[in-house]
Amino acid sequence: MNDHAAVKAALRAMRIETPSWAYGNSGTRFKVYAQAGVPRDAYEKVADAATVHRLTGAAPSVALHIPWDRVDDYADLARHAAEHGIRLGAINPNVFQEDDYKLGSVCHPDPGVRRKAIDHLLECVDIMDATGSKVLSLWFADGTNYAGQDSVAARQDRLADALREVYDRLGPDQRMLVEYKLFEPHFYSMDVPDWGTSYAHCVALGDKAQVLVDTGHHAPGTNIEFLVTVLHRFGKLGGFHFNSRNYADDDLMVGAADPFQLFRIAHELVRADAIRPDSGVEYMLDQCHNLEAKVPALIRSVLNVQEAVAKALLVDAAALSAAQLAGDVLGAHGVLMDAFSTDVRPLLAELRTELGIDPDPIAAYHASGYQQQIEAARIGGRQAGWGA
Ligand code: PSV
Ligand code: MN
Ligand code: MN
Repeated sequence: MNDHAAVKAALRAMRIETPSWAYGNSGTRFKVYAQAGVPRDAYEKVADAATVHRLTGAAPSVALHIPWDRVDDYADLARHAAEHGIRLGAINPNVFQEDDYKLGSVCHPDPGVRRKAIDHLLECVDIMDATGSKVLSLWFADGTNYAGQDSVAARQDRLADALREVYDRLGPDQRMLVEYKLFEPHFYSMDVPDWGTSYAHCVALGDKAQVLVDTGHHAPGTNIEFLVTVLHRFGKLGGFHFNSRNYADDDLMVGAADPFQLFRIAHELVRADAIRPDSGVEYMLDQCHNLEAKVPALIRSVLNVQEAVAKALLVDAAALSAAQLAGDVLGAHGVLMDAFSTDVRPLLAELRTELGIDPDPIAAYHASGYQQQIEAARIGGRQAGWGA
């Protein structure tokens, strides 16, 4: 797509969801660093997410993690979000932070613990009903640390049974996305370690179950754009948790460690016409900002995604296809690299001016006084959880 108007129209429509937990304090397993001005509750996280949207024009929803964002009245929280110009997005249940879940949640050998975990997942569907959220975003910390610790096969059966019960509770316009993770917290086996396992469960469940790709959850060197393409081809790409990883699941800002990988993923998504808001592919961030201020880090992350997608939209598809069909290896690669090497910042600045927002959202944030305001107003902000 070389027509700049069409590129801008595609970017104007694209939506990126920010995670509530990225606004709270976070750290590593060694230390959580407290920052001034972090939100004290879900309402303040929503206010911060709305600020990111106001300055970028591209982040109109915020994902919640329950119970980190537990409130008395979810419909009221949804109203609060609407008043701030955003909405509540994916609901992320948390079945990994209680002693009961030491040996797993929905895969735990004890049926009582499994019941407790499934009940929490069902409660999260109730919350979706109250908030109008369409996506249940599932991640299970289940797994084992030692060979023989539990039956891998039995755990898969328990997982399938739990997913089925929750799937059957979903409303007609609600979906479940099943996230996988190669490692951590368990180091011998994870019960959903890879996209193949997630895919197989989602196929067995039906159309309302799809795979969630967290870019930080793979082995080093994994060709993520390949698996994204395959999942989309089979209708099972439900969405992303974008972040950067350097060594493990360190969840740094998306596009920070490897902007070229993000571009390669974006290229496959553009090629598949999957960046439209109605494409069925959800674009979400899953990050923590341990050292840097959170709101500007999330703004920067949104900009990084937009830049990668803008470059992907600039790929000359006709020239690429011609070179590919001619077997012109270097020519085809060159077409891709030309787009990647394009400075898209002026185009994005132009788009923001057309949207009536500041062409430089980070500078606008620093000029807005928001950081000083939240630092003065919010004393005793919360820990987000265990990081992201
Ligand atoms: C787990 O590493 C994960 O990526 C899951 O998406 C969790 O919900 C999130 O991080 C927050 O801990
Ligand atoms: Mn994730
Ligand atoms: Mn993660």
